[in-house]
Amino acid sequence: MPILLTNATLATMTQGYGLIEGGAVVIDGEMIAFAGPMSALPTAYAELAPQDMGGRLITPGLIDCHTHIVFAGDRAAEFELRLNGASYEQVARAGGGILSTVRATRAASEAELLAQALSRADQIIAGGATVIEVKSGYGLTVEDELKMLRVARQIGRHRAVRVKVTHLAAHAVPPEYQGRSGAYIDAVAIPVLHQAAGLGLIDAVDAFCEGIAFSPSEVDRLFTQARALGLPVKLHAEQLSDLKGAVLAARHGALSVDHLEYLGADGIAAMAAAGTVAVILPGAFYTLREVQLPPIAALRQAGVPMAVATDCNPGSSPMTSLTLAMNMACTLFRMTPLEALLGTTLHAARALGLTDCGALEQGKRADLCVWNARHPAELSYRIGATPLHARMFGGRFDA
Ligand code: DI6
Ligand code: FE
Repeated sequence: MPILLTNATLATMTQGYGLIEGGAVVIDGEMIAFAGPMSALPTAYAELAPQDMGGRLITPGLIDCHTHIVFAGDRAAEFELRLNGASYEQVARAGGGILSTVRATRAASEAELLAQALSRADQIIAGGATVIEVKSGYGLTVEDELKMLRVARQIGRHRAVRVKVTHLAAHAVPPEYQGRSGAYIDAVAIPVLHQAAGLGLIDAVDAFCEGIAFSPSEVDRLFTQARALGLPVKLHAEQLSDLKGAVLAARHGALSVDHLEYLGADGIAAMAAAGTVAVILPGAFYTLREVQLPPIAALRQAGVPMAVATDCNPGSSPMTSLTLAMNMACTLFRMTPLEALLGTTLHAARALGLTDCGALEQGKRADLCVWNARHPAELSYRIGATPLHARMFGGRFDA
């Protein structure tokens, strides 16, 4: 039997907010059969027993299009060391930094990694997410990257959430390849790509293009192989400096380029021409106490679609709340609440190459959130709140 939700304000996200007061939604199986004003409800559904939403706001299910939730351990001790005055070098000598996460992730069993990833996924889901993207990148050996990718794939089998898995073996240069990042691409990143693609473990390929990670020409080699396998690409670029990663990614028809604090006019033009989404990650900006703002006004003016994500990771963004990311995007970056919500719905779907979600529309998946809110601006306005009343995934409300 189809489900009929009534007495709701709908933010359909089809044209701007696409607000509909006195709205109704009909869910048939896993799909939305109708979303519109109650007065336009097709007569075929008029006999259904209505579930009264009490005037609450309904939005599409939120989409976290950039996370690193598969990792072992945490970096809380390092956080405390630094706030007690330790320098970066002292932290590194005490075993801190990204390589401490690599060591812990290599040492962890698949079951341990899955348990930790599920607890982070649960927090993101509790904030209203129905799709989560998950990257590898803390294994940095062929076996440990494949282990991370298998764990990422399993998340969606254990929880009511859709997971898109991204190969990010080119995330950091491990100690055994220090000063030989090109050799790492050939010996680890590319072999993982071929094996993971053959096993159906990955949906996209990402890399960290930065002075402390991989050069544009190394990323270019990896992306050329990814595209030959029919996999879309996305890139961590222009986070700490402008290496023209966005231009490179756009040349490969990237789904998204992410971070972008140091993005220049050439990168913006290339992304606009390629239809590439700009994924804005205020959690990393905040944690690193960055001062260079991403060029939001120029992206807006160029018509580049913007998404917003948690970037959940143990180092630069230990954050599991999408509504907090939206709040930060507004307050730190002057994105509007409409842009922030588009950034976690329609534009986040696009950053993942998904066309069947991100809006309340007939024919889309019935992934939606019912909020203790009257207007969608409230989702960005509150700081660190989780105003979720109910979440529906594939036509079923959570128990
Ligand atoms: N940029 C980041 O901010 C994270 N990865 C990346 O490419 C940092 C990851 C970490 O510190 O664990
Ligand atoms: Fe990231």
